[in-house]
Amino acid sequence: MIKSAQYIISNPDVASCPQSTLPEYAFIGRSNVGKSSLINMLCHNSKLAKTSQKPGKTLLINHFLVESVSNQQSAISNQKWHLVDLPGYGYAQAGQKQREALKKMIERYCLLREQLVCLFVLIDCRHEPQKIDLEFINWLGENGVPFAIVFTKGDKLGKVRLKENVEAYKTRLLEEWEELPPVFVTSSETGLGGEELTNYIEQLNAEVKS
Ligand SMILES: Nc1nc2c(ncn2[C@@H]2O[C@H](COP(=O)(O)OP(=O)(O)OP(=O)(O)O)[C@@H](O)[C@H]2O)c(=O)[nH]1
Ligand SMILES: [Mg+2]
Repeated sequence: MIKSAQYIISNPDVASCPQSTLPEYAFIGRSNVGKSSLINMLCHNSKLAKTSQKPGKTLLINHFLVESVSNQQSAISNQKWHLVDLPGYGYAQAGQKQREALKKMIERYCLLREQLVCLFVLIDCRHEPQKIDLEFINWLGENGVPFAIVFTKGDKLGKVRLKENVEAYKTRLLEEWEELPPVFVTSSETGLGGEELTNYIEQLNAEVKS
């Protein structure tokens, strides 16, 4: 359970990110997929990360410090960790130069941030599998970056359609992957999947510690 969350700092490059050894979890995905909104949903604070109806809102690496109480295997403990809001990839309106700078920022963060325990790749549940996401996921695999998939905006589809789309995505991934990464289905509007995601992070926190 998340007790508190606070904004720490924004950086244009991984080299200037906090030198702390706290376990870190970052959110990535296309512009407008709902990264910042999901961070706010998990932290129960709609003003924590800046969101916008227009893509291209988050343009830096944003660190948030989270304090939580976890109950893993009947042991209650307080945990501190970082949540990171990243810029989106494939921001169409950006110029070539800015797009490349953002790509480099994201890639350097993914490859060089040693504290990164899991990268959550966000996918809009309404769309069919998109090349840009599949390529990014493959790139993560090739580079050994640990990741999980999070479907967003679950409130925008009916239950049946939501399940169909998620299953279709899994089938698509299994064309290239032998096994599936962890998969979560969320909505920042309704809170769907928030508990599962927080529990997963707590579980990873416990594994990192031991
Ligand atoms: N209905 C619904 N809308 C959502 C959900 N999550 C995000 N949105 C909306 O989608 C838009 C984009 O959300 P953001 O959280 O700013 O998206 P982002 O991925 O951080 O975007 P960038 O920072 O531009 O890369 C906003 O208008 C949000 O209100 C959701 O779960 N349900
Ligand atoms: Mg954002």
